[in-house]
Amino acid sequence: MARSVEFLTGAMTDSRRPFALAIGFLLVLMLLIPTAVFGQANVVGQWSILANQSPINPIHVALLPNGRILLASGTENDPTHTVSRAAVYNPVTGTFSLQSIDWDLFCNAMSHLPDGRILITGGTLQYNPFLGIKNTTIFNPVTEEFIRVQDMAQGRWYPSNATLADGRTMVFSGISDTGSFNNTVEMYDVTSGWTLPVTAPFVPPLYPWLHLLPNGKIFFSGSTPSSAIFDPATQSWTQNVATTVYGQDRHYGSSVLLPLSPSDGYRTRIMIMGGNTPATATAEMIDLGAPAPAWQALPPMSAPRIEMNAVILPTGTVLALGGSARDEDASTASLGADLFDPASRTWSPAGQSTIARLYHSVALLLPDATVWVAGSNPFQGAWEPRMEIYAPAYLFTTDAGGNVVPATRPRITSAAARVGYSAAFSVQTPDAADIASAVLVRPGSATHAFKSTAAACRRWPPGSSSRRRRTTSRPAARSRIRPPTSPSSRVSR
Ligand SMILES: [Cu+2]
Repeated sequence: MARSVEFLTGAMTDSRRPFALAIGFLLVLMLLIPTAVFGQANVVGQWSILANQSPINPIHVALLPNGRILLASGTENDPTHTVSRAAVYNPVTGTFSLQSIDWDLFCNAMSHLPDGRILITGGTLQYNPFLGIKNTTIFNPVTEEFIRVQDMAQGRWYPSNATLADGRTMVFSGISDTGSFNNTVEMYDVTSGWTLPVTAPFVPPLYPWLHLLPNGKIFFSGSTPSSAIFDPATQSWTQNVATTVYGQDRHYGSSVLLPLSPSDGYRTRIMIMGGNTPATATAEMIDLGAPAPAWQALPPMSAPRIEMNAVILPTGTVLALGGSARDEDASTASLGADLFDPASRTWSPAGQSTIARLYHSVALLLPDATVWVAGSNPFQGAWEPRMEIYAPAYLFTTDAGGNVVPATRPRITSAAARVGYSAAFSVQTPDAADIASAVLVRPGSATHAFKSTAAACRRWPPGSSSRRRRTTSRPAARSRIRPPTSPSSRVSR
């Protein structure tokens, strides 16, 4: 008999529109998994190479609300290419649908709009030296069509997008269509278009790391040593908010907003790791809930990583993978993956890939709670078509004989098609009695070692059987904690 588990999302206090909350979030129900006794997969997870390969260079990827993956590669970092390409990958069937686009999306930024479509800013106007295009592109995951909407004021090559609490999207940085550095911020609204550009009082790196905070502001965590905060309400920056312990540019390292939880009042912590060449293995965290927030050193990863990826898993841990000690040098590839537990502030081994993942490699958490890993493009025109799946340790258990076996997955028989802020919603599952916790995970969008809509998870406290209503401890600013996004329902099993 199917029973339901109910959840209550936070109150929406500051949005201009009543966005439906994240149906596109991946709802991941975690089973109580027995403690591992033997074996490796149930301790470090399992890496496997997929039989099928990517038909295009997967430089810019986004998980779609329907569980498929958008690859918006443009001319694929190959100046001989005359066709700009994109593809949609279905990880369930292993099939790709390819198409070409009339403008070059290579070197864009991608993020999710509140309605589940993908907002793509910029791209390439010219190679070597590179210039950026002004184009704003929207991809509809239902029709799989790209449309061009209002241009930005200037071109952007290597910008970053960040979803704002009110559903708008901010874009920052990039090389313009004239070759100048575009250090303006513009904000996009699906109904009214772009705001006028506002120049920042500093020159950011390309592909800056931007994270939405629960107070509605945007934290800029690098890759430069000096952190800053942008207030969309006043369109102003506060500079020199903190300085990293590492003190050098962490270019092509990574940055994540750690999972926000109602149990600690959505305490906001940002973690940065890796980057630079020769690369660093160091990692740092800043706790914005501290009286005087400052970057603090964490234990290092097992290997230095430039061109790495960092993926937040539904358990709240951070998977750090790929990269190398020297940039674009496969002989120094860091093949072992690491798993960081923010609760204990420790790293543990997460298995070993056999494929060097360097420049332009990507990784995304999928709805089935595995991690898809693809790409690597250290030189123009040469790239890695093999794709991998990393199955984390939580997908395995041991049988009565002590053998490592796949764990039984919780089944979702139905779930709400739309969820609003401060509204209870139910997920039907025959496994409710065995479910320890649930998380909503925002779909990721990855490029150049960073996820511009980094997956912020929100965990409900453990314990549950049927008809249990989960309540949040504080009723504040929910769209900032979980920025609006929508899409069709897609939940994991
Ligand atoms: Cu690039």
